Amino acid sequence: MRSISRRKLITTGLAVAAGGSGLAVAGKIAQKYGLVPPDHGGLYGPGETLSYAAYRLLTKHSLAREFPRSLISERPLANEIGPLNEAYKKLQAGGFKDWRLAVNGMVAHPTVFSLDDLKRLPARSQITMLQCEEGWSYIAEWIGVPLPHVLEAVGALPQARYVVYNSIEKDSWDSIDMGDALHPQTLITYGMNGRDLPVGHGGPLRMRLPRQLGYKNVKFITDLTVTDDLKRFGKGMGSVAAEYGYAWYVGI
Ligand SMILES: Nc1nc2c(c(=O)[nH]1)N[C@H]1C(S)=C(S)[C@@H](COP(=O)(O)O)O[C@H]1N2
Ligand SMILES: [Mo]
Repeated sequence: MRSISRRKLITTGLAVAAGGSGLAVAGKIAQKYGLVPPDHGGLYGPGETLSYAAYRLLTKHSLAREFPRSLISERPLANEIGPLNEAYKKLQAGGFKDWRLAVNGMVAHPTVFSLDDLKRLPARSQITMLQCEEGWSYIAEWIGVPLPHVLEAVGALPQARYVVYNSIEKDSWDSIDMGDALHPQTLITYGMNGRDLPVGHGGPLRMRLPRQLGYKNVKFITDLTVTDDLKRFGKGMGSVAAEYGYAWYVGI
């Protein structure tokens, strides 16, 4: 996944940000700012904490690159997905009229949104790159409602630290911290390249966050849970990917 030289660069960056050097300082900074990822005990050990903390300190306010229309990929690659289940097929047969996004957890007003409800919230479109951890990428225009608007609509509580998102696809879920959840480019996406989001790309609803790798962009999302603790989800590592040894935080 990430190359050694890149990691070294990041570590150096963190040491600079910390005004010191070495793992111990970086670790202390990570603790101080609450920048310890939920999978920090995993396969990569302190490296995950280092890169998460470093990226967070260095890219806190940064925007992912947005591209001119002329660079939209002609044939965006829809990555292979497992067979769609019966629940999905039933909703698809009904033109997704009954598709719902339930938002619950640490919110003042738990809410269930239809696609039309979401389309009535302020929309944003952006031309960004989707990058798979395997190396390929494509550029597309994504249309959706910024997650911050959804969180505002439901009244996310100030103690919230993460948003967990689930797919209708079994064992497909992930989570992001509030830094990414409240980022203006994080979209609950329902459109791509001027049309409804195609099934292959996660239609009718997908999490789209251009500041992290492809696998964080979960397709077919059905619910969001706002929480201050990832330990009670799955094996407590913040995502299915992390349970398989992939990093929870994959900033790009
Ligand atoms: N539900 C679901 N979401 C998913 C996946 C998946 O298999 N199922 N694959 C992920 C991976 S590994 C990548 S790289 C991107 C691919 O997005 P694309 O099909 O638009 O290229 O979707 C991500 N979201
Ligand atoms: Mo991927």
